[in-house]
Amino acid sequence: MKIPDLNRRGVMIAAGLTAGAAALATNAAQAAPAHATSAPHGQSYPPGRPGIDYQPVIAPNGVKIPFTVSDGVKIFHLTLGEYDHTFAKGLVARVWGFNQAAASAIMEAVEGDRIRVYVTNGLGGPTAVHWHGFILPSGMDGVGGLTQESIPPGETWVYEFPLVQHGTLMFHAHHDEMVQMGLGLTGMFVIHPRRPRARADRDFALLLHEWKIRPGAGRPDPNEMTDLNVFTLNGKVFPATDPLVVRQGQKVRIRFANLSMQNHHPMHIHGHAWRVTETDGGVIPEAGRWPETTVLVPVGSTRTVEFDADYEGDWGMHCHMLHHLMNQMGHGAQNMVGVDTNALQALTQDVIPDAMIMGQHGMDEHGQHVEMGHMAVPRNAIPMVGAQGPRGYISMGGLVTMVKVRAGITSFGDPGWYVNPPGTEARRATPEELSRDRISSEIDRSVS
Ligand SMILES: [Cu+2]
Repeated sequence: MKIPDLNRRGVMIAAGLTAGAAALATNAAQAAPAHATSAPHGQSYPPGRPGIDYQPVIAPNGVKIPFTVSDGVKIFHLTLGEYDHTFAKGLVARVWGFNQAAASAIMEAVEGDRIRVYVTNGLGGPTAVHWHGFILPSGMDGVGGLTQESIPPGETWVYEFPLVQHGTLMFHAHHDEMVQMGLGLTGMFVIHPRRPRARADRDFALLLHEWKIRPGAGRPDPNEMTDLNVFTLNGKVFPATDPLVVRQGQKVRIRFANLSMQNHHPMHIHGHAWRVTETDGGVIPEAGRWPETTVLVPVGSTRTVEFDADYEGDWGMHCHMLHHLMNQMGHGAQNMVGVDTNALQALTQDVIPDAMIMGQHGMDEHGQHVEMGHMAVPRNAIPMVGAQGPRGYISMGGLVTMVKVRAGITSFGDPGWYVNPPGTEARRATPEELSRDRISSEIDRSVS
């Protein structure tokens, strides 16, 4: 289509007028990244108040780290230590966490706040806490041996800096990284904008993580590089993951953060499409956002999505890496699809505890059998375990939750299962329908 001359001239005039401004902006940009506020290091605003200056995020299954305010500074206290964490019924392991929250601690504050974070090292070895994505003085960056001496066991150190940006960021141990992060010393840090952009009615924060916990083992193994077997949302696997409950028509924001050992997680929503609005580098300009039903959340990154919850239902939201939907499934066993494996599981159980023999027709019954005690598995193991749903067994576990959209609700506890309106649910085809539409239901089992 031909662009009218008027418009073209308008663009040229605008370009000329902005040339001088652009030169000034370039100088400013060198001083501070585009998403930083005008607050320079050292300056702070009055502490942002929850419910007034910002709407706190909802962290399903997560642990919000509380703060107090003293002399205009927000004061947090993180204690790093070991504890027994329940991933879901049937699986407990000894992990490391911030304030007994492994891969599930959530901090939040407001752009312009000054924060002071005391860190008590309750581990047996040294540590340091890194502020991932933050613009801060180098000496506060929290890399053991590089920007500070590591914090010895038993000591309490302090970090203090102003928050000069807003965004969805993270924090994690940055010393003996593989072990300390692998055992759970990861968290999310949401910095709300001082002048709120478009508010979300429901603003969720979900931290993704992954673990190697051999069936029967009492501790995760941080040495595993590729065969991770437990995948968590704020420290839980489905069905222990609390649903995200939303009123139909509400604007929803979901902040995903990934501090997994090695995997990217493509997070997928059913029944809706979202727009990717933010990374841990800052807010994506409006024109750069695009619609998706699956957002890849790379390891070491955050992705924020926003959408309107237009459609009622129980909508699955899960990682689309198919192996991340099953817990502790042994992948070393042979592919037994098409092979009669009766009795083989019981024979191998004692000698190869984490080998789960595949079924001739697939794996879908395994979770139910494990839950009902029909299938022998080591204590403290939930291989293939999913959940009873309203219409039978849900065969997904791991990195799975539900977005439950309901019309007219005013409280946001779990509303139970959605009841599909009559005539809107998949069902067995009737003989009349098959004949009407000339569908042959005979199955050809011949092998060519
Ligand atoms: Cu995944």
